[in-house]
Amino acid sequence: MKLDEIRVTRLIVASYAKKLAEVADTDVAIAGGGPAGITAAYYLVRAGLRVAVFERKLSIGGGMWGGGMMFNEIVVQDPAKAILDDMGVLSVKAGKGYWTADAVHAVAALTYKATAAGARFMNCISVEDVMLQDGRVTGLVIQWSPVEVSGLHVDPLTIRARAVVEATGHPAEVAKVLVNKAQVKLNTPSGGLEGERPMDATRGELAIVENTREIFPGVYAAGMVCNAVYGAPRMGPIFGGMLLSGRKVAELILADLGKRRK
Ligand code: 48F
Repeated sequence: MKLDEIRVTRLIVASYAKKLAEVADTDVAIAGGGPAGITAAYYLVRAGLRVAVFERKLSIGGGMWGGGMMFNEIVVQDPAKAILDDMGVLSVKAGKGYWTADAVHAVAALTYKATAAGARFMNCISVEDVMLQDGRVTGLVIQWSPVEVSGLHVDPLTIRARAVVEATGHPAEVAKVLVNKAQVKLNTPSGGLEGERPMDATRGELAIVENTREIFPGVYAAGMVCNAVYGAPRMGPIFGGMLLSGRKVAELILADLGKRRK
């Protein structure tokens, strides 16, 4: 078969344009494709919602690839084992209550499950702002990451979503846009970001699930962001909380969107 290079170009442009046009108006837009964002995407699409994940980097997976200090193994505790199984991540029992998994396999399995279920992953795209209307976030403002990195003066594009998931990890970028740029009050004791606290895995892992909630009308926190927003400890390379938080945010959004439809 003789291949036509121009046909290849046109196929890529046409199928990407179709994908981008579809994600421009979606049920749930997720900022950040780390373990929490991927897990949220999976449970949301599985429930029938349209989901788009915007990830700054070329690769999906956030902080999971490197395990702990680049030892590419992750640890997951018992309560999150069901999510590993649900998402096809092979794990090894490592004594009472602990499981280990190869970090590269874990990212690949999570990503496979979410994409195969129908979640749209838009990599190399950074979320730089939110769309805020009548006191509610109604979408995200997105930009090519290379434009962001190079500092080119190029206007972004906007996408609309019925719910936004803030899953940008430690830097809590969407929450910062709300506090610093929109100057609105978050659903926190001070109304601002309480800030992440030093290492305490037990408290950090419990807090992350508890702190998975709507931080501002239309914006739900998932993953490490939750502890950065509500002032709770970090927990290092134990990933159960990220998975549990991703699943919980999906359940919250499903319940809330169900209520808003009625
Ligand atoms: O950092 P990340 O993995 O967050 P997470 O899902 O999981 C945290 C753990 O990896 C680890 C931990 C476990 O103890 O603490 O850190 O909560 O994934 C966040 C993703 O968001 C992307 C970033 O590149 C990463 O892949 N990201 C951050 N800011 C933006 C963004 C942005 N403004 N736009 C798009 N993507």
